[in-house]
Amino acid sequence: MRRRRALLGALGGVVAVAAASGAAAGLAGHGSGSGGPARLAVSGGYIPRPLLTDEAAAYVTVTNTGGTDAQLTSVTTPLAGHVTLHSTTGTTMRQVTSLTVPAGGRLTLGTGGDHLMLETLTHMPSVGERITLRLHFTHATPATVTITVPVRPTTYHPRG
Ligand SMILES: [Cu+2]
Repeated sequence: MRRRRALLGALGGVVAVAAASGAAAGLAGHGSGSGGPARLAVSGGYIPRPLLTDEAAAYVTVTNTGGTDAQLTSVTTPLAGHVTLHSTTGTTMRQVTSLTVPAGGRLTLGTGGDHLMLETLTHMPSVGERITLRLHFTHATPATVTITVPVRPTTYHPRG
């Protein structure tokens, strides 16, 4: 009996936390959250030169100095017919509809982790070429960020 009561108490706590965070997200979505809207900056982007012209990975880091989580929902680029968002867990990657940029944190895309997949390339990019990426976010200011990123050698890994 005592054990059951303890379990119910724990569950009650979980429900309360979920309800509280849901309310906070709702308020923030209307611009009145205590932490303010998501404020985004994109840096450190690059595209390893692909081996074939059907697809290439692209990596960026998105920093959120605001008080609300933002979601990266789509990306467009002159280099590709379309771009998909991929999330990696262990050695398994899957396509997702959005990637979260946490409030006060960052979304770091990188080799072996989450990434952008540029599909149906319009041409084979050369090392040193600069490629424009247009990233679209929800719950964020700005809602669209346009950056140009360099094409790096196929085996490139950033330091740090
Ligand atoms: Cu992938």
